Amino acid sequence: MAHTSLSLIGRAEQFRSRVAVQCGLQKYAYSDLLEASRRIALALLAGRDDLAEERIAFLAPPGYDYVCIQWGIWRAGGIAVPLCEKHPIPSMEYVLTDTGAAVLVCTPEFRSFLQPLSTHAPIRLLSNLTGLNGDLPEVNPERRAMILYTSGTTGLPKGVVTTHAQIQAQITALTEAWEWQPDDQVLNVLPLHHVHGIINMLGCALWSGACCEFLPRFEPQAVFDAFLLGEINLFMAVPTIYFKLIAHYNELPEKQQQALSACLQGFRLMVSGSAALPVSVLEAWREISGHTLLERYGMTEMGMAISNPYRGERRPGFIGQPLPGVQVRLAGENREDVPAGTPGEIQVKGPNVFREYWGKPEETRKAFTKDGWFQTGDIAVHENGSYRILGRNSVDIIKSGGYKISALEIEEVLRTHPQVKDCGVVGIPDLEWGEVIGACLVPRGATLELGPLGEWLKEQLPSYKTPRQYLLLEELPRNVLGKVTKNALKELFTNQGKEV
Ligand code: MLC
Ligand code: AMP
Repeated sequence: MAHTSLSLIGRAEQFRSRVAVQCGLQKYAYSDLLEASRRIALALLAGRDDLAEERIAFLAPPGYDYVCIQWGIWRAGGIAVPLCEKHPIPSMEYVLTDTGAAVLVCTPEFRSFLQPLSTHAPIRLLSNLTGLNGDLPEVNPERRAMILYTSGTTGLPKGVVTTHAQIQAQITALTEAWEWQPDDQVLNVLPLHHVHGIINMLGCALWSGACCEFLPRFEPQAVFDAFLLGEINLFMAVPTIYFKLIAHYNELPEKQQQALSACLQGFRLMVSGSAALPVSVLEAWREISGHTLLERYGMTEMGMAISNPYRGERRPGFIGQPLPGVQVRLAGENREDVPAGTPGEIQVKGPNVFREYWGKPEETRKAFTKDGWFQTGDIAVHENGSYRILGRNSVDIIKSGGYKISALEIEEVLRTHPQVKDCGVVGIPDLEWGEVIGACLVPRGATLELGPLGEWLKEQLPSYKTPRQYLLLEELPRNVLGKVTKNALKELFTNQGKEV
């Protein structure tokens, strides 16, 4: 048995014969995961002692291979940089360049798609990462473990760096608060380049000796079919997914509805997060499942910070109380603590908070107050012992389908299109998606065709970052200082936006 200083992997030794990962009917034990990740680690090391925080980018479908690669990178002392299969080549190229990734590991189905990136980092097929013997390094938990990309108020996404110790703190806050058990089985339908899928489900399951079951992608009937097999007892998703599950449920024949509702009653816990859960969705899901969804609040930079209780009252429209080990304050405009009932910015301190933005010391410095509080940019109020989110301090951050999206990033891409003279991008409130992206365009010259523009955008940006509504104007509304007034744009969309 190889010694490891990484608790997540060390703990797996005690669960060797248990199922760690399930994909369809295929089950993989913790022992499989330990052996495969060891082989991958040795192959990545290729005779070296330690990857010493080399960045290893990887692309694999959500499932067993993904987990083996993640653990393999960690056990070799590297930093895991997961890519997203829905991202077009320019988005992946940005991540490879920004992290200076040494290698890109992928499963065979992505090999030819990724070929254009081989000039940035050598591509290695997972199936070839095998066959060596040797020792694995001791990895200090204070070392960097992962970089996840998140959009901010400045143009391009930033790489959020977390250490092994920070990941562990993010996981243990949740396993304690939500009482994870070895016999839990969670269904994970979320992408594995964000904390919701990586920490809250995969990380918590593997820490607990439980099983993380994957579907290749979210599809409502496939989720219900998996539930009906009777083994899953935990589910976590973004509000858009609950919205879609409710819509699908309502289309089913009554007999199937009854069978599903009976099955859902048996679940231990159902969680919603990553965006505000509309009370109407909470109520409709309660009708169907008998569960009051547990809403919690988090961020790539800190994992989860605030949660409604596992036991005790879950207040609709509220996000709850700080998780174990996490300190939370609400700060006013002059950085003072605000009294209960007064809105303030959520600021967070604790072992869960990230280490830095990769290669961006100035941005990292600006993200924290002088006395070390992480400034989330989310505005909340504390009422009767519970926090309630009111909004964000920037109109340029959009949350759509649980994804955080920068309006400025989309604007920068749009401005490179020859037929776009100027543009303003905003989030338009929407019950299903939270917000949908609206782009207001000032065309250059002759008529601007929205269809081809949308197709062109999808080659530059992930589909979830592309606008769903457009508005053509002769000029953008601006204030006396010449700044585009985004709130005025939002209002224009309410009546006039064109869907594409
Ligand atoms: C997709 N579509 C959208 C859209 N995304 N329409 C409007 N707004 C959007 N954002 C449309 C597509 O164009 C397509 O339309 C149809 O929906 C299906 O596209 P898809 O790509 O197949 O979508 P789907 O798989 O259904 O995606 C929905 C989803 C996905 C909810 C599963 O958005 C998702 O996985 N979201 C979760 C993101 C996440 O993990 N966030 C956590 C970040 S961490 P057509 O017409 O072509 O059919 C974080 C911290 C924390 O936030 O607190 O957790
Ligand atoms: P991300 O940067 O993708 O990790 O998204 C983090 C952001 O999601 C937070 O800053 C919040 O704006 C938002 N968020 C997460 N959970 C909730 C919630 N329960 N209610 C409202 N917003 C949330």
